Amino acid sequence: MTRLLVRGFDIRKGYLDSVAQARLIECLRPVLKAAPPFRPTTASGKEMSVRMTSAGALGWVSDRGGYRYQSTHPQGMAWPAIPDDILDIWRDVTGLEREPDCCLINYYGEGSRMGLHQDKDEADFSWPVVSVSLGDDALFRIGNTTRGGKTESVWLNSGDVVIMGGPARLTYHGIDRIRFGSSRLLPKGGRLNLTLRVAT
Ligand code: MD3
Ligand code: FE
Repeated sequence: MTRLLVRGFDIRKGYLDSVAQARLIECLRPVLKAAPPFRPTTASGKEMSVRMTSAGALGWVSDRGGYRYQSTHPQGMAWPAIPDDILDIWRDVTGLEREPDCCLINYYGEGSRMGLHQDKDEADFSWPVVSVSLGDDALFRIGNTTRGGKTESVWLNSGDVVIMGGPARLTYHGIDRIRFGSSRLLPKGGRLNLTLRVAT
């Protein structure tokens, strides 16, 4: 496993081997069945190209009423629990006693992208965010803690884990594009990204 440090982001290339990746997909299957991914709408009414859902006490939603963490899926049901195999990754890479209360699950199909943004809907930015990439390769862009300026890009591959903590927690970041069909992990192709967060 190699480690890359880019602007305070700790990138663990190949953290999960192919067996561990396949196990994660298996434990995500019932989660995605209980909480089907949906396309959030921004406050301006545009649909995002990424499909999202969550596990844990809280999930992230966005609709005409704005974006927020809430305890239910847009269809009304509680979010499923965060599978233990996913919590184990958080425990291993952060060493924290505190557990995340949200696992946001992003699905990128062909042509999906995510514009540069900051994650600042959480109550306390001193907790890190941990990201797990599964499936197709993604071009991850890392900016600065304020809008604008030079950016750096890194390819994230299936099995990579990224830890964002300290000052990097408020860095602008986004996904420019995925290489659709570059991985065989997901039967229908695409990319799943899990982000573990302490939202409250
Ligand atoms: C840096 N997701 O869900 S993961 C997001 O690949 C998000 O789906 C991207 O940005 C994805 O908000 C990038 C890497 C990531 C996630 C959360 C962060 C980087 C972050 C929070 C703060 C700083
Ligand atoms: Fe983000």
